[in-house]
Amino acid sequence: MELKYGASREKPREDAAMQRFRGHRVGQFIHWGLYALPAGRWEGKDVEFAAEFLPRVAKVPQQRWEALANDFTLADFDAERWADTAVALGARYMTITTKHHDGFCLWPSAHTDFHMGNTPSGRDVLGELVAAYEARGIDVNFYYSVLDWRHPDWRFTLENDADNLAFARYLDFAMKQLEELAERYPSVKGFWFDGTWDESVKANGWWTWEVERMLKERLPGVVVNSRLRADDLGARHVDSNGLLMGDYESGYERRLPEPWDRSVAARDWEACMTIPQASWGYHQGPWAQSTLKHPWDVVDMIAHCTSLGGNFLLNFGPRGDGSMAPAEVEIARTVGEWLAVNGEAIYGCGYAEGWDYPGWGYFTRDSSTGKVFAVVTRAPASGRIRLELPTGLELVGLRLLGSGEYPFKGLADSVFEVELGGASNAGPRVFAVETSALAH
Ligand code: JFZ
Repeated sequence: MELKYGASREKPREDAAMQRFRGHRVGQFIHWGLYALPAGRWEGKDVEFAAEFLPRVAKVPQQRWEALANDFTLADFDAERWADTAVALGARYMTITTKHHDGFCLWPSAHTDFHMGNTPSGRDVLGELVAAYEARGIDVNFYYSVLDWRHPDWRFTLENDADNLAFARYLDFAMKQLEELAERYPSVKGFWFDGTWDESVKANGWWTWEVERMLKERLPGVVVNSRLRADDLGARHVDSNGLLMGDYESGYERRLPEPWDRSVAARDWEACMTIPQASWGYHQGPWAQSTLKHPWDVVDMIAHCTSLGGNFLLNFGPRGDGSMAPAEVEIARTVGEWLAVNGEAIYGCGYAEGWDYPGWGYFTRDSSTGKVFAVVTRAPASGRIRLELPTGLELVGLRLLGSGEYPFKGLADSVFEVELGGASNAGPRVFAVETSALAH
């Protein structure tokens, strides 16, 4: 069917900027805004819901929410320290909430008064973050919520002419903010759109198409997620002809594809994940703090995504004073130490075509060298794994990353057994798998 505002291509992008993004595999997501101050607690009560939804869930009067800006003093904010946590994690890119659903902006926007420039410090924290991360070679991407609970012209649905007029003004405002971000921070590498699920946005697919076009014209190479997009008929992410809109699929939120579902490997995609069960902004209560993921669970997810050609974006919720939560910094450090030894199997790697899902973890393949890795994140109780190679290959060497050559035993043509021994303190083991054609 003929679409005016559908996908702009049939196949994944292959330009240098896209290949760079694809090779990153590990990113740091950051949700930071006024919601970091109450951190999930309102009037002495823990609100057991994502901290960034507090104003809605606790029905906080708008004036009181806006008054939080006076307390956003950045007493302990240092962009350099945040960037150091990304380095510790081994992140190759970072995505930060420039504006979340409450409408508060981390940069001094000319199009609203509700921004960081009007807090006591008056600092442009977004500019400071871009500089600190880029100085460490980490690409910066901007999250932008199209949904805006505060703007008077925002509409969830369009019921009449007045709504249409108001919402047209809103879309114009959001476009201006996006132009402003592109102009003020031209080194930004990508945009991650959110809050695009309402009827009002779906009825204006043309605008999402226009945003993608505008950003790509102003920022050559910029990478845009699928969540921005709706087509002429209101289809989201994937257009009415089944083609992906934007540059990569961004529908995996706090969940991953099934590890054997190789169909997802045909597209570029990214999954985003929280450290606690369900909050993106910092939530101080036990409801969130008792659910922090173990670093090896995070490692499992990173390998899981890599094995299917996806990136993994791990979220951090810095606190109201601007400091990172120590428990999150600790997780970043442990994951990063694992990546420092085993990153060979992650960065620049993707789906290993021809290698069946092994159950005990994942196979990944370096996209440039073709080297295959076995990442053992789900070791069986027996302590041994069955290594089944694609038919016609035999195992000629196994190297345990961070160690050296490792023994194995042949069971049949292309089938081998590896004895792991007990669990390792260094986390999931990774083997570089050296093969050659089976001689017959
Ligand atoms: C959205 C936001 O509402 C949330 O606060 C956070 O910013 C997150 C990254 O994005 O939440 C979502 C987005 C997408 C889905 C579910 C929740 N989804 O695709 O199912």
